[in-house]
Amino acid sequence: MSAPERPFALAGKRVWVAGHRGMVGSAVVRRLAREKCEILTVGRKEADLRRQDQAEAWLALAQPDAVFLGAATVGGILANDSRPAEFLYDNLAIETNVVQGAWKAGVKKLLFLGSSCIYPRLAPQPMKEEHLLTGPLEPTNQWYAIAKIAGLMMCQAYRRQYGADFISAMPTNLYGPGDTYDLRGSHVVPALILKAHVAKQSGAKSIEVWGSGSPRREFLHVDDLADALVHLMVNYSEEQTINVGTGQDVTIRELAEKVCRAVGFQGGLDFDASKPDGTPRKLLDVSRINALGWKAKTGLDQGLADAYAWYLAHVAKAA
Ligand code: GFB
Repeated sequence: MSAPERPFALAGKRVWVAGHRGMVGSAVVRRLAREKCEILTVGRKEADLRRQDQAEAWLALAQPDAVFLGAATVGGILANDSRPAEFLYDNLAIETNVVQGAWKAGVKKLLFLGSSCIYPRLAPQPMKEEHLLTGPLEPTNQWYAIAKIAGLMMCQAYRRQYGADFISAMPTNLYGPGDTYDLRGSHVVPALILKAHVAKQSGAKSIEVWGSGSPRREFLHVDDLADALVHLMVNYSEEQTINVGTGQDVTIRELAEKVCRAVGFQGGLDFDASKPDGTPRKLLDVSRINALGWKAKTGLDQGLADAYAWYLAHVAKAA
């Protein structure tokens, strides 16, 4: 393996965005359009990345110089809690095949995407990268968390043993264009946008909010994440994983109130205590990525307005 190129110039490079149809992958494709690189994508029909033979065949054919590994099986708290085998198998298989395949194909740089749920349920807040594996995980998403911890450590292992310039980033809760709008499987932001929109259309008096409303969450607009990932791909080449977030959090109740304002729904909030709250708080310490010269730009109110506009243009109209 040749010495890492620093900074890693994207111009003229072949860059594969694995998971390009997802919310994160499509945001990375949008952001890379500003770079003078060749963007490579492949659909699940041509290459099911859970199959080692198909992942390696694609990599041998595509010969990318760089890989953004955003392909994953993702979902909100209920999807994680009710589909543990899928979340563990799919995500372990995808990351194992793509990291090993990228190394075999001589990929110069790979960025693996994890999630803030890798940290212990009761980690000190804000959560630093060093808090990894210092306590028990949140039960509702421990399966996804274990898979993402394994992926992060694969990048570290391939760097140590083979000198592979493979890095990883741990984003906080994400939202924005390309999100999944499904009442049961979605994360909280799209779920509440959908509920508030339908309630507004139907004249309902209130919307249902899961849990107590008291957990705190940090929300990063996916276009900010994409910009951070390109920044790390170009400027960062160390073993340490890097948190990506805004450094600010809100309660779920405050979020629901913001979503209702963004949607223009004036009804009330009904909290359903039978649904899980999950981790009480998941605020990331973002001092490392800030020190690397990147900061989130999109405030939550502006981001929610942008997400609702995307929903109206791409989901509500289709429905
Ligand atoms: O976004 P979310 O599903 O995932 O839930 P997590 C965040 C909080 O919002 C929880 C509450 O306390 C939910 O109870 N909530 C309120 C709702 N109403 C709703 C609703 O209608 N739908 C949903 N989904 N939540 C995820 C992990 O945890 O964080 C993933 O499960 C991933 O694996 C992601 O790591 C970043 O933030 O609790």
